[in-house]
Amino acid sequence: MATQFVSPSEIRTKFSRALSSLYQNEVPLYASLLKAVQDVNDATLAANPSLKAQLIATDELDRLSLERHGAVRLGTADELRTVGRLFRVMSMHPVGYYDLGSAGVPVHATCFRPAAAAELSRNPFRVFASLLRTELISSPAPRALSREVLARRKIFSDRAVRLVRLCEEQGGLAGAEADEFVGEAVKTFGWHPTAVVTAGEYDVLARENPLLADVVAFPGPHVNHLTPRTLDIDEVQRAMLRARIPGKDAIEGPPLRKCPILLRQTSFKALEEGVRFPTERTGGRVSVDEAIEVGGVEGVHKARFGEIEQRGAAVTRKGLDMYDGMLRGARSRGLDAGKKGYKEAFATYPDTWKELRREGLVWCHYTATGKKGLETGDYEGLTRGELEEKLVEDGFVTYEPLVYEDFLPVSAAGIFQSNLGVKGNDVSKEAGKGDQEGFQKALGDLVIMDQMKLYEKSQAESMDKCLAHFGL
Ligand code: OOG
Ligand code: NI
Repeated sequence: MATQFVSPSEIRTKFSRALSSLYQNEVPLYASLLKAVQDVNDATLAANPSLKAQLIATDELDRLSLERHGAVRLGTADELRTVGRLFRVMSMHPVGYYDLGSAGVPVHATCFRPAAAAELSRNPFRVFASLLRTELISSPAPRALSREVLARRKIFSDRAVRLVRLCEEQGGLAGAEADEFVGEAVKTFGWHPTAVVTAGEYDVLARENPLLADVVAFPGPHVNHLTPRTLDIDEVQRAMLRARIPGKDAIEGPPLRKCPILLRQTSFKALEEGVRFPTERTGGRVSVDEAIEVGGVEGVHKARFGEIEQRGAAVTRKGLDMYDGMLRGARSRGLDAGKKGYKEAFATYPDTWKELRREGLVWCHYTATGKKGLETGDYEGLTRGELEEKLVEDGFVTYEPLVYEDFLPVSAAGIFQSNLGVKGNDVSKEAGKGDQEGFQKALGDLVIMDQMKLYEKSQAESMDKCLAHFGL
């Protein structure tokens, strides 16, 4: 009898749940945030029966308050490559390249996420994974220290690596293997209260750039936040204040609109956590499999927080360029999110679905409406674009925007900066360029996918189905 493998989406769901309970245990304030989000979502649904019906119809109600993303920061190419293989077990693939160097944060990143529409609808959980670029650290001492420490650490348990390999060899994982994999994978991202460098070395790293201390000083890449989905982020922002959760001052991303686009985010600020620093740097290979027994001194580290997101429509390249242009305009006038005048900076961005679609600013999912009586003769000789327009205009096809599944580099950079206290000018001049080639090389044979191509494919497939339905 052939082995029954657990589906990647099921493993992904188990993984995201296990990571959530780990994080709630490690960062209790995060559990309070989840509760606040749940309360706001419940109230929003109670006030909005049609929204509730829509979520039931699309099978989303049960999963509403589940995490939508997390983030980890990696130290070496090897770590990135192995993390990539680990996520592939759950059908999470590298999508998009994010250069944060130009914003003064010495990392570049990708998003590991499901790529196919069917996988996304089963569970869209994704992880923003950044890789430290030590070449952007201008001071020789912290740069050398970082490289030396990172070269020796081993962030995956031996069992985790064996299970990844087993999955690659057999093409999947069976029940008990999948459960064990989830346990071992989650361990990779847990918190280690004992640093691998001395308090003095920690200071050398942190003075150069707090991000260095966060990535280098510990035995593993602790998850630095998780992010549930909310139906009303403006209300959660107020609820955080009421619950005395130390929230950020403003919601990042596009201002509040009638037609939400892209991604809006807010968070509570990183908390201080106790750390034990060894009196000598931990000798030999640093491994997560070895319990590290040290004397040493107590200290604190501040990096881990909780975030909330509300996702809107996926915009096309044209839509993204328009958004970026308006954002640049606002920021060049000192208007960051939350400042008076920020909202107005986006005032000319169309805000009806009809305009957004017709001007090619958003990606859509098309479905046949059920209207009868289409005469194929009326549609002869039209180009694909004209066909789409006419089908919508004649009421045979309807559309809804595709959800934006990715990240925003400016918001991401802001998240690093506000939680770590990274200043904009801490990295060398080389940073402005980005290094997608280098990042791809680090990933090895896992190829970075282009998010625009994924949205385009998803839209095209939905229209293909409509055309086939009408025999066009
Ligand atoms: C990741 C920041 C990116 C987001 O929501 O934009 C991110 C990090 O701070 O490591 O998670
Ligand atoms: Ni985030």
